[in-house]
Amino acid sequence: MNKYIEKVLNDVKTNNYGENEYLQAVEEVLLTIEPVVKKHPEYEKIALLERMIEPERIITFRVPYINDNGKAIVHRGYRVQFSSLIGPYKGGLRFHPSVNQSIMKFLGFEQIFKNALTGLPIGGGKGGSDFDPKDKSEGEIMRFCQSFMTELQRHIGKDIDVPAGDIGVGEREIGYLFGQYKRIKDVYEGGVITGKGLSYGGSLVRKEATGFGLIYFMREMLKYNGNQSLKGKTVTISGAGNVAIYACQKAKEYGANVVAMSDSNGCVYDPEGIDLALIKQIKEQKRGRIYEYLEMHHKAEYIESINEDSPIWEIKTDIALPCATQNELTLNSAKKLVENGLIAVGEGANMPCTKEATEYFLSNNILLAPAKAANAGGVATSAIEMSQNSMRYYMNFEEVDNMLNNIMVNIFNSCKTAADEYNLGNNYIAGANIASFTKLAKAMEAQGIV
Ligand code: NDP
Ligand code: 2IT
Repeated sequence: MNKYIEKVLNDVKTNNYGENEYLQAVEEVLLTIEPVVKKHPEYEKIALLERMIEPERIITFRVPYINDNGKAIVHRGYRVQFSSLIGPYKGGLRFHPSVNQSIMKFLGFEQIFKNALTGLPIGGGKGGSDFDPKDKSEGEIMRFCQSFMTELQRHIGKDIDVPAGDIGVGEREIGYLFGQYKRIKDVYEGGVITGKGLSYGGSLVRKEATGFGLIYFMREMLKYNGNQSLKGKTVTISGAGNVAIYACQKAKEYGANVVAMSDSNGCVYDPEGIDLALIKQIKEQKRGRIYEYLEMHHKAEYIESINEDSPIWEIKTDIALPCATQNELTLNSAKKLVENGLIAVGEGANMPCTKEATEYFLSNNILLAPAKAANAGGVATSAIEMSQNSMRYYMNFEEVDNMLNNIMVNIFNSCKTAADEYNLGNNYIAGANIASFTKLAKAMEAQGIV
């Protein structure tokens, strides 16, 4: 291994002890960019890698609110402002009980590279809280969001840091957050947050963008590898949230047969094809559980999750789209998928495959669309939302969708070109990391030691 990379890897492990998700994300990037670092011995003197993996700033704060029983509850809020190298910090907010500093840092780190791949001027950041929105009343959600923004507003702005949604933060939460920002700052600053409702400055296609973008990337990857397409392919999609739902919609539009979706309790398997209208009703309207699907489709099967190997990956499929959360697809699951004839994996979630699962897929010649590239459509459309807020002019659905499609085609081409340049075959993980790292390294060299 390159000595400089080896030293940085050792130091990052010592300095971030126990932050396993963060270390996993950093290690993947550092190991795949080795051929570029070898070509640039000057990086060591300017501590380029050390600066790239150290967040510019981490803000943690207290988020108190009163629940419906009149009891005060305290949560911890985070905003990791990782890199402003090529634009204002940009990235989502996650509300989930598992949120901790390691998860925030891994997501912020990934976001820098993802955002660079979009070709748009956005830096990288991430935030959130260990608050669990499940089973909370409307009032509790609103009070929590207002309390969260009461602190966060000091640190954000349309040219400073622009949050958006992620797990547990959708249009409803973004509305409450934006309302509180506006109230405290006494200004309509549309571009301070993205994923807004259409009635007050949101962009068409933002809701659909991550899922649609994932399928646009998959379409390109299949086309360039044996001229394949989604038509007639069997697809399984983990999760039943924002990313999963719109990936399902576009995959169906392209003629794929989506046979399974899931939530954290289990998965539904419907060999006749998932009834997406029903999934939307259960998840978007009722905020219910996926097993409710069986009330309308008696022939479908529900399989409960009992351990870390999600049952959805036991189902035979051509294409697997993990769209729920990090490390949700294990080595055991990868082996099962490959045994069942898998062709491709598209990472809708951030870092959904464990390190071992990823290695297994690559060594078995499975096409893998890496998260940083394949799910970049969401943040790219957020940047398009920011542009529209600045222009005070809104584009129609088709215009934004065309822009998203072009961006995803360009991202695939960047991954492919970088992989070709370094003789890495169809290893698009390395391609994505090299393409974005090269751009970021140039920007870093140009801006001096900061
Ligand atoms: P949502 O909150 O809309 O949906 C999340 C889905 O994943 C739910 O079905 C949820 O099930 C499931 N899930 C969450 N955590 C776990 C867990 N620990 N184990 C099993 N299942 C889980 O989130 P999104 O769809 O927005 O996000 C999904 C993934 O996509 C995340 O990794 C996110 O970072 C990534 N992403 C999102 C983007 C966006 O624009 N929203 C953009 C790019 C990436 P349950 O309801 O049971 O918790
Ligand atoms: O992981 C992600 O890219 C997101 N959650 C979307 C971020 C954004 O700013 O739209």
